[in-house]
Amino acid sequence: SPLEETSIPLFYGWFLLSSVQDKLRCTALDFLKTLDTMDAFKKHMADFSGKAEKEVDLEQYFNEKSTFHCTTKYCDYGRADGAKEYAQNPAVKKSYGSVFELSLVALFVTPRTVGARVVLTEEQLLLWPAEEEKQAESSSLPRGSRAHITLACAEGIEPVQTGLDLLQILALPQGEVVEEMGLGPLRYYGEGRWMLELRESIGAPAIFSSFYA
Ligand code: ACK
Repeated sequence: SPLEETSIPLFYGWFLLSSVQDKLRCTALDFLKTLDTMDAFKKHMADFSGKAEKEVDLEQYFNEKSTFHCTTKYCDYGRADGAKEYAQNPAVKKSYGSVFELSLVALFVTPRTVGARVVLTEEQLLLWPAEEEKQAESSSLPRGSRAHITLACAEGIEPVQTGLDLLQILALPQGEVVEEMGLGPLRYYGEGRWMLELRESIGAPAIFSSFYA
């Protein structure tokens, strides 16, 4: 029935509490501003601008996303594969509305997206979908590798891209450290892909819930 169909959300995930959301927004903005001024970044500017000489203002280049969250299962109101099974999973029902602490271990930037990498605990992995969407290149990565928070996207880029960008980076050999930043080492992975490993992970309280647009 139509009523049953609408009871499955667009997606499930952990939604950051507003206090940590503001903090993360500032951290991400500082990161972009610093990256923009670094010689190492300028050297690879063409990855973003398409032209070697052209400067890029990263703050202008990216559009910030609202309601920071870490998607567990994209359900598309029940149309996505495994959506109904996920919604009926006892672990999902039991945890719905509970607060968890997410561990943010890195920030990453590509010409398409800006994100934070989340490393999930065993308990949190119980809420990770059984059938994770796999990309060929990431097939050997551990479950939950895609866990992330989309912070911003370039013009015309959908947020689903952030998780794909993260999997791509994780599947590559570890990039060289190009600079020790205040928050930790910054690595370059080629083709405009940068990752800042946080020396101290950010603990982010978040409510497991769902989103209906
Ligand atoms: O930034 P995200 O994780 O990427 O959060 C949004 C959210 O669902 C609402 O669009 C994510 N999303 C969209 N499509 C998919 C998909 N096919 N697989 C996994 N996550 C998706 C998007």
